[in-house]
Amino acid sequence: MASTTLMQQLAAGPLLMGVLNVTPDSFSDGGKWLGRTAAMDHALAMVEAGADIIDIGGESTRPGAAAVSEQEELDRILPVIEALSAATHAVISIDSSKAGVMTAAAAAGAGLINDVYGLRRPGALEAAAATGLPVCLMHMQGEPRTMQSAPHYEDVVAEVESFLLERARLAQAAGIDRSLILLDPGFGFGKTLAHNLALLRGLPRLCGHDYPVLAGLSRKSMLQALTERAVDERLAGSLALGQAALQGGAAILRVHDVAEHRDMLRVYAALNGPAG
Ligand code: PT1
Repeated sequence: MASTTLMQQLAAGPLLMGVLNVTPDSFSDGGKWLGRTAAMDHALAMVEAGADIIDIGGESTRPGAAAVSEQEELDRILPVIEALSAATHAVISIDSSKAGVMTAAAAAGAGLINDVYGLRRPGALEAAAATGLPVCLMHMQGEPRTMQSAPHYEDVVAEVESFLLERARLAQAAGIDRSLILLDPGFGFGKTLAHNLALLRGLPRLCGHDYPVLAGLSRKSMLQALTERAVDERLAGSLALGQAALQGGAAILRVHDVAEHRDMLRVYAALNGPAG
């Protein structure tokens, strides 16, 4: 079973999740992998480069992105999930917050549900539970279209932590086994640079609850603020943030540049213990 595999793989050391956007408007590669063949080629290249998980998204959640209909999302992702699950043993993750998409993606071969809304949208808790798959619960303040307008926290680490623990509690109440739950602070989702840095520094605290933690930092605009680099020039910054996340206890890094992060993980593992 894919879920057993993923959770067992996690026990062996940090994993890499490669990003596959099947969208016309994603922030770093919008429109590039829209066709099924292009999407498959890119996914298989990421597996070859060392991705353990491929995260397929049919709706951009970058700051300012507009929502898409369920049918549009299904049309984009289902052919890719079907083709990919026949072509690789890598875990296929579905990046969606819609109940209907979760259900259909699981039937098509997905092995992980990655929800930036933390299963808050209608029917999502029940739909995710019914799949029996592992779930990644992410924190977001607001919604993608407006989340960067004026994010505010009294204590960002404490608030993100208590939100995620409450979502994990509700997920278990809905029938999702504790061992199938991952948490994610949601870097860049309703957060200023200061909030993102506080969360990265506070990662050990978030990792202290015996849930694997996923970190998505790759190419995000916090690197615009820190390095003034355009989105396709943020590899060095992404590697530095990724290594900081590993040091803070992250179990999965969600990245665009898989080969480079695999090298970083190998170096990190040689210095810090097994796997990589
Ligand atoms: C993430 C994530 C995700 N990020 C999980 N799923 C995105 N679990 C999509 C910017 O500041 O971190 N964790 N799915 C992409 N979203 C963003 C957010 C892209 C912010 C860019 C920015 O530039």
